[in-house]
Amino acid sequence: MSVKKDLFQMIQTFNTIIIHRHKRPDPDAIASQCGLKEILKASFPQKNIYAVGSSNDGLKFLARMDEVNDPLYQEALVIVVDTANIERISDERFKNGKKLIKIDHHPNDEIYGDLLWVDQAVSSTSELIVHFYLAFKDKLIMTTEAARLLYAGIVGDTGRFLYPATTAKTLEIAAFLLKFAFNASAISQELLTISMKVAKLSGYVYQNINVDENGAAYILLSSEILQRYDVAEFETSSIVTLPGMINEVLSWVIFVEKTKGGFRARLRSKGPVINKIAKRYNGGGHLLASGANAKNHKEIKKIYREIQDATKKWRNKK
Ligand SMILES: [Mn+2]
Repeated sequence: MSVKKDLFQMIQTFNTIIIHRHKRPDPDAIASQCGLKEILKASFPQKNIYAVGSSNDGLKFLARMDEVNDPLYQEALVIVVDTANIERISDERFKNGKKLIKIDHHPNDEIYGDLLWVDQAVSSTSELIVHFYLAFKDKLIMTTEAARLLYAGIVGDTGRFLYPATTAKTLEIAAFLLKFAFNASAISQELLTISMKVAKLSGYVYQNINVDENGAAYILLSSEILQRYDVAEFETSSIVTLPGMINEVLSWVIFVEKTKGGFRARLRSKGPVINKIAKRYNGGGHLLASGANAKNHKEIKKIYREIQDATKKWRNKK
């Protein structure tokens, strides 16, 4: 309770609050950021509350970012949500505020800020924001728009309540949010929908994925393949979960060639822990869902080899 209390007190003290989150935002990043903004705007109408950062065209149905002039930071409280590392924070001006708060559910890899509230056991940062609201529900106001956003964030980060981080509490909170008058089914539909070209790329992934005898899988999406399907690197996020649908696949990594050179690696698992591997290759994340980087084909082989080893060990223990 005391961290939440400190957080509430700090919010009360400031008239300008600017909320940041990570680069290449996913639904939980935007939803926790803008959900918090909506709650604070409704609860403290006299305060100036902003949400900033690079946008993601595919998530415009959730929220749009605010333009904030540099001088506003001088007297501002900056809150960063859903971002484990400083390097991943979108909009460098987060440093220019008077005080800095970190709210997150990733492993606490990098300790930053004057106040940290990190809970790895929680499904999403959006869920954390609702925990915060519930702790001060006499003083805070939940709006329909905030509920819509936070619900979307939870749906996004839990894969529609599929992943193990989904707890009874997560469902209680989802049920609480559903009492507000927004179209929940439209949100799930929107988050699920893909374009025709991504659908065709999905076909390529299923046709060409490599799976070893223990269920460790990988696929490489080179610039050539991305060009063939007319898909930009950032549009590949919706294919990350596809290999998990295959019964024989226990863990997988998707390598996507970056326009600036090198490869983004997206690691996922149904059991074997993969975030330690991600950390060794300039990345990190959750136990079963991480991101990393490979400099060249040699590192691609090394990362896949490590995933194969972890998967084999995990299977032998069972
Ligand atoms: Mn998240």
